[in-house]
Amino acid sequence: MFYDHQQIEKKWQKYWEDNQTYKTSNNTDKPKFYVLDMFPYPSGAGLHVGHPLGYIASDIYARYKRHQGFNVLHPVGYDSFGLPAEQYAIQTGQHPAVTTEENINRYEEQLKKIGFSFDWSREVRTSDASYYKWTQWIFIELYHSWYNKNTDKAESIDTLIKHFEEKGTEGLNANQNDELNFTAEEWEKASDLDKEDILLNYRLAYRAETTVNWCPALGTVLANDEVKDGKSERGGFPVFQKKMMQWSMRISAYSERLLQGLNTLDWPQPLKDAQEYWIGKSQGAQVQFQVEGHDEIVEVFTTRPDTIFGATFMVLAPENPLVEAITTEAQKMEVDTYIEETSKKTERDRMSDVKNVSGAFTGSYAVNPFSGEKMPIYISDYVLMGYGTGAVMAVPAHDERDHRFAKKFNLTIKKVVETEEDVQEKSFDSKDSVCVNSDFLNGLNYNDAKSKIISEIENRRIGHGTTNYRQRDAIFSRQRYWGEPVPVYYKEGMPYTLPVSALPLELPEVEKYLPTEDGDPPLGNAKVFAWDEANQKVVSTDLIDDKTIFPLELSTMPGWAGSSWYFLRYMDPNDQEVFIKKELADYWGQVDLYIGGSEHATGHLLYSRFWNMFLKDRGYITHDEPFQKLINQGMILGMSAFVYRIDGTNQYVSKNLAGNYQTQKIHVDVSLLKGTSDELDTEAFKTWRPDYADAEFILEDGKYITDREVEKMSKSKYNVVNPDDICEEYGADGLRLYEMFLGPLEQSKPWNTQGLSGVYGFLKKFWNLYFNGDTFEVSDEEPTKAEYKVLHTLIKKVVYDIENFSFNTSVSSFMIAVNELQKIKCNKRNILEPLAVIISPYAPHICEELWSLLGHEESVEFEKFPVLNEEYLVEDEIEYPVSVNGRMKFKISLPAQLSAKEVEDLVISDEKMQPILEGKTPKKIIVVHHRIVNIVI
Ligand code: ANZ
Repeated sequence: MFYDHQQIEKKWQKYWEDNQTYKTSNNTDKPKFYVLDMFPYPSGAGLHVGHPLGYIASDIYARYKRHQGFNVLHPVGYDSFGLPAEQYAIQTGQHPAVTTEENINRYEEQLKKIGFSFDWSREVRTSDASYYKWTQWIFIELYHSWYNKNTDKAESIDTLIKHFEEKGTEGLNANQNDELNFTAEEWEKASDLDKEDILLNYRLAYRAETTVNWCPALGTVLANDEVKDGKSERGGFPVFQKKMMQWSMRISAYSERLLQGLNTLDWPQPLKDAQEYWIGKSQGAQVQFQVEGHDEIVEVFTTRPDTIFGATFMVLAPENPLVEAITTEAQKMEVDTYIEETSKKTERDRMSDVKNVSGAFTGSYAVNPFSGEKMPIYISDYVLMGYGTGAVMAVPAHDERDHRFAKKFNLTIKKVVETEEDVQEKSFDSKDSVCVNSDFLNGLNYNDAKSKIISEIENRRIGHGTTNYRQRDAIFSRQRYWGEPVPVYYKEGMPYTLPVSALPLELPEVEKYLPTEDGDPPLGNAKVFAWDEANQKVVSTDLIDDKTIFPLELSTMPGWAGSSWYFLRYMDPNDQEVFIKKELADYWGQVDLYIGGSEHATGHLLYSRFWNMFLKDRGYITHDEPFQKLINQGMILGMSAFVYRIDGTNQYVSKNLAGNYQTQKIHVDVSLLKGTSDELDTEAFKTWRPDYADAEFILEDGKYITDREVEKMSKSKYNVVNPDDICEEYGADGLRLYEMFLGPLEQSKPWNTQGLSGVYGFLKKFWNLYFNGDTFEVSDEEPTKAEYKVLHTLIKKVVYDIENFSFNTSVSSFMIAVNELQKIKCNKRNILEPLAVIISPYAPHICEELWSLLGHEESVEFEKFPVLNEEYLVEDEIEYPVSVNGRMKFKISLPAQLSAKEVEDLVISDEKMQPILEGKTPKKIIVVHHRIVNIVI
């Protein structure tokens, strides 16, 4: 019978929805399995075929786990705050909530067409007040927590206050902004405002003045990973360095745990490496250098204290506050000019521009405490203020940048370590170097020299051994509209959190989505956005009197706030009382499989690990690590199409003739090609854009052939393929199988529509196994051994493949199995029933239909996955060809378990052998196990 994919798919999608087939219960009798996709940002462009790749893989896995008896959590939601909706609002006045809703509806429609087994009832949207209420709650929890290094976890701020009350700062080991020292009495006497100020120094969510990447065009601060080459990643606008009061999150308190945790995770190595690099642990020393003729001390951080005898000058970051104090009158002009110049550069530029060293002399000198030599003090922008101490001891013989600097400014270069590779190397653990040119360290290797010099530095009380992390605290405010309001109001300049009972603090309506005339963020335009402390509610901004009515925070949270905990909310999405019930957090535990793009390596995946660790510390959840296994799916690339326009004309020349002309290569939309060929539909091209209406064509063999090239799939390259079109023509099952068939999940691969018909052909063949002409027909006869063998070979392969996330190879084995069954004309129920179950995770619609035709009333989804019986794979009879003097004479079937000697004896004594031997004894008999018998006579 005709395989009508459209009718079948519609029918089953409706069935699943009506019957809530994929709704997950919190039934804790079954073992759980949590399969998660990185949730999408619903962009206006909709999905292209690259987006579902990871979702298809995770869906197959989720379905497979259901067949194995697991209670599978496989949810979906939307990361729905974000810049594009807001930019659109600025341009059109359309409220971002409206655009977002439209986009979500479109996504939902597209996703539903692909037949994912999502539990839609658990859908979350980060921009819904019912969701961000809890994002705000987590913020408040962070605000009221500090990091106790003694217990190595976050604790309630109350334990810190208690410590202050009892001992002041004595014995305190906290992660903090500034090192403070006071006694219990001093704490006692401090005013409430001063106490708040002190606490702000320790809170995990805190406010501080920071240098930020300010993007005026987007009107917001960007995170380091949102800036590429001094431009915003989104939009490519210039980014400047600016000092601003900002909310920050103390992720640096978790650096070591974030690093160590990686060892427990089953993640791709490049991803772990990226996080390790980002966290950037360096072990070394902090050392003080006295400035000659000044009280000032320059403190440096170095990973190579063993090279201190070779430190011949010092370099400070231009922003280092010491610069002003130590710059001499004579050098002031030069130093000021230099500072002015470098302030325009972003930190990224400063780090990446290693070739052009620049700097200025302060006029002051320090003294090397070990060599006793005088060291001129320079400033240069290769030293960053935000890392270490913002100052370095320069060792030009062993550090590349110091070397360039010394060459440029003609400074002393003194070698103190033997082995040249050192010049390049700055890492702390790979040394086979030996110290030279200093009596104190002479002959010592790297490790011994390092420990010896650090003890000496500590003995002399001029420094100490230390560990530094490159990772900084994460800036948490955005001067934008479309984000979560920060639940904070200001009284006497000090922030106070809103009571939890007042949450959610809803995003107010504004007339304009741009900053105010005073330069306040867009929330400054809101008419009703002030906090009435007495009545605990949001009131009109006009009423602010700073006595009982106070201003609310005007910046919003960054994009990563909502996405740092959504995987937890899915466990208990509709709870109004708590962000997640503890018993559900316990039951669902970690995400067992997380699939998503590699672009989130250092953003989302660090922030969510951080929040998860924090929530664990505070006793709300049970695991330190949120995502046990993670896979990065590769990208699906587009096959762009190009036409060649003859320069200065509106004439277009077909690909193979283009070499004869001066041409320009122009992208054309792939939808303008004829069918799945490379031929351009010239009429469609003419109507594509007004410029092309009068286009003329130079054809080859009567056709216009476009040039094709593989590129990233993107709207701007006109190479986007819409999954809706594929579903229409080949079915969702065709799309699902084809995306998997394209190649290994982790690899990038080009989309090639031509291959789809092969997969579609397979589906038709599979369908036809269950039909005799137009009638559905399966036989209840017991299958033959050969039929069972095909089935069990498939089970073995598919189980292995799914468990190893090798989805492409299972698709090939489906094809092989169906071909073989077709060849042997198998229509036995005992083969075709399990076959439908095995293929169902990949092609659920067709399998549901066949399953119901087989007489089942329930969905195939919860059917037990067929179990391998190895016995069917054992070969019991082997048919040996017998070759005599190199010629095949006859074939003989023998039991497979026979030894070579037994085979030999049976062959020789076989009656077909007698006329060949003619009474002679064979000179040689070779039995190739299970293959062939060779006889020489
Ligand atoms: C002397 C030295 C000798 C260094 C040598 C390196 C090689 P990582 O591994 O990234 O932690 N440094 C310290 N603070 C800096 C800052 N704020 N801006 C720029 N560079 C800074 O690198 C630490 C090394 O980078 C430190 O060790 C310091 O140079 C430099 F053969 O000190 B080293």
